Amino acid sequence: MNNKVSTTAPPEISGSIPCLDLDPFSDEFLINPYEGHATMRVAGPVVWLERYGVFAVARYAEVSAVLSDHSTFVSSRGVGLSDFAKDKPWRPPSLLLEADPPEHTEARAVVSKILNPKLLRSMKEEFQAQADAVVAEVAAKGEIDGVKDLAERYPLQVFPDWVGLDRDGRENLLPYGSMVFNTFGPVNELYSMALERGSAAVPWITEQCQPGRPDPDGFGAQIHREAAAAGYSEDDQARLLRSFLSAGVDTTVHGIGSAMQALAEHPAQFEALKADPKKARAAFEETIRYASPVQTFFRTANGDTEIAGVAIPEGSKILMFLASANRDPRQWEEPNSFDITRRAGGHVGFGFGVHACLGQMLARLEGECVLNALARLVKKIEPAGEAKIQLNNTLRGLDYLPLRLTPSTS
Ligand code: OVM
Repeated sequence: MNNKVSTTAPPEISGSIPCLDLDPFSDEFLINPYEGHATMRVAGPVVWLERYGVFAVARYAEVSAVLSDHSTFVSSRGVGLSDFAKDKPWRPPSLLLEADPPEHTEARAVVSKILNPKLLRSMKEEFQAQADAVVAEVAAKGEIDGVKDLAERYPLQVFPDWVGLDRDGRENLLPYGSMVFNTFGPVNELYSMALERGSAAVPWITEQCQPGRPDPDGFGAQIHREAAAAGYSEDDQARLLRSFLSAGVDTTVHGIGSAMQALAEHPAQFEALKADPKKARAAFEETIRYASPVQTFFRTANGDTEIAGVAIPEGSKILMFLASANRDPRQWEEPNSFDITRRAGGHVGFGFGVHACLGQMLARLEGECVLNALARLVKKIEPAGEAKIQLNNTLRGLDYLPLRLTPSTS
C-alpha cells in the first residue's frame, strides 16, 4: 500500500506554513481524530500535509471561508483527494456534488423544486409512525445492536420506500455508499477494499436510477419528471437520482448510530430529552456537530489565491476538516461536550453555502423521528459492551453498538 502522494512541500510553501506529517486517513487517526484535529488547529489557520501534498484547514473560520468561496475553491475538480483535471474519476461526476455554478445551480434547482418543506411536512406522520414501530420493537427486545437493529434498519426501511426503489437488492445501498465515501480519500486499503466490495452494487444502483424504473409515486420518479422538464437527458436524470442513492443512506445511518451512542454515554442528556421529546430535533443537530458523520471534504483552488494570508497556488487541493471546525474552541463553548440544549446551529456538518447538504431536511426528519420515539418509548439506554467503529476515509460511524434498552412503562 502506498498512499504517499507527495513528501516534499513546494519551495514556496515549505517554511512559510506548518508542515505536518500526520495521516488523516490512517486507521489510527480515523479511530481517534480529535488529537490530530487539535494539532492542526493549534499549528495555524492553514497547514500543509506533506504526506498527501495538500493544504488543510481545521479551524471553523477557515473551513467556513473555503466553503463560502465556491468560485475560487471549486468542486468540479472533485471533492476528494483526486483532481479530476488530472485523473479520470471512477464514475461520471455527480451533477450536484462535483459541479460548479452555473451547472450546479441548475441541477440543484431541479431537486429543490421537489424536496421542499411542504413535501417534508407531508412525510412526517409516516416517518414518525415507522420510527415508533421500530423503536417499540427494539425496546421490547432489550439487548440490541444499535447499528443493525436501529441505525441501519430505520433509514433502510423509510428511505428506499420513499424514493420508490425495488424491494429486492436494497442490501446494495450500504456497500455502494461506503464505496462512494471511501473513494474521496487516498488510494489506501480502505479505498481498495470499499471499491472491491462496492463494485458489485453498481449494476443494481445504475438499474434503479433508470427512467421508468422507480415507483411512479415516489421521489425518484419525480426527479426524473422534473429533470426531464428542465431539459436533462435520460442519462443526466439518472445521474441526479444517483446522488440520493450515494449520499442518502450511510450518512443518516451514521447520524442515528452516533446519536444512540452519545445518548447512551450521556444519561443526563437522555433524561433531558425524555423530559421534553420536542428536543429531539435539537438533539439530532447536536449529534451532527458532535460526531460529524461527514468528517472531511476537499476543494481545489481554481487559480492562485490565499487563505488567511497564506498563498495557495492554482491546482492545490484543500482538505476541509468539517469535524474539527465543529469542535473548534474558537467557535464553541465546551466543544467536546455533548449538550442537546446548546445552540448547535451554525455547525458545518452539513457543509455551508451553495453546496450545503441537499438532503439535510430529510436527514433531520429521520433523526428527529427516531430520537422522538426513543424519548417517548424508552426509559433507559445503557452501553452493553464496547462499540466498534466503522472505518471510512470520509465518514465517521459505527459498525456495532451493543446497548441495553429499558422500555417505558406506560
Ligand atoms: C453525489 C454525492 C455523493 C456523495 C456525497 C454527496 C455529500 C453527494 O453523488 O451527488 O454529498
